[in-house]
Amino acid sequence: MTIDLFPANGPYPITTDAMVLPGFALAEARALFDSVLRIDTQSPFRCMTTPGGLRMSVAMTNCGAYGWVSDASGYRYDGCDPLSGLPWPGMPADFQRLATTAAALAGHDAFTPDVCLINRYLPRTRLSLHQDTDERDFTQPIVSVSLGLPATFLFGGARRRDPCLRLPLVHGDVVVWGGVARRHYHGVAPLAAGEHALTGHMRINLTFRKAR
Ligand code: MD6
Ligand code: FE
Repeated sequence: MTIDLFPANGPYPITTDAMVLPGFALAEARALFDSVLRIDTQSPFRCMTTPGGLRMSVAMTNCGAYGWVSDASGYRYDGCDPLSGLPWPGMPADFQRLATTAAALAGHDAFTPDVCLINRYLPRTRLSLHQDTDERDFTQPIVSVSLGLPATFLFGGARRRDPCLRLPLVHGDVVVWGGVARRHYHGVAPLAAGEHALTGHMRINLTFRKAR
């Protein structure tokens, strides 16, 4: 007999202060994706350049009061989209509500994100191991929502050389992390090609942060 440590579809911890909420965004996925398409018409997805001059394979845009940007001068949060010089599209109320509710469920009360960074992955797109350190207050968690094609999320430790867990994330899954895991290294393995009923050939990831 085997004993299931966690029910097949319930929340499960990755490590201390980091948790997966399987399917938590499923009921809202279509509405979220529609909003992403609308945001893309205002502030289109673009592949940014790292400070070292490399073109990222992930295409990004943002909504909210600030957006995460990267270029030759570094990484930062900016109130305006550098492509248009205009403020980023506002964060839809259902985005905000989903992030706040998910954070509370994972034990982080009163999370009020001011940024939603939106990542678009096509087959072979990857996100190399990194820490999220451009925010001001590391007591605030990050909430991540996966839409579309499945991906393997890499979750390491406090040091780059620490071993990584490989977590499968599928359409509708939400990851919340904060506390001692807040600055742990993480990334996304190269996306496998596929076809998803809602998003077609892509994976979309929304990461909600409190930047300021
Ligand atoms: C992604 N996510 O899943 C990339 N960062 O596409 C992230 O880099 C990330 O999911 C911090 C917290 C949660 C995340
Ligand atoms: Fe990250």
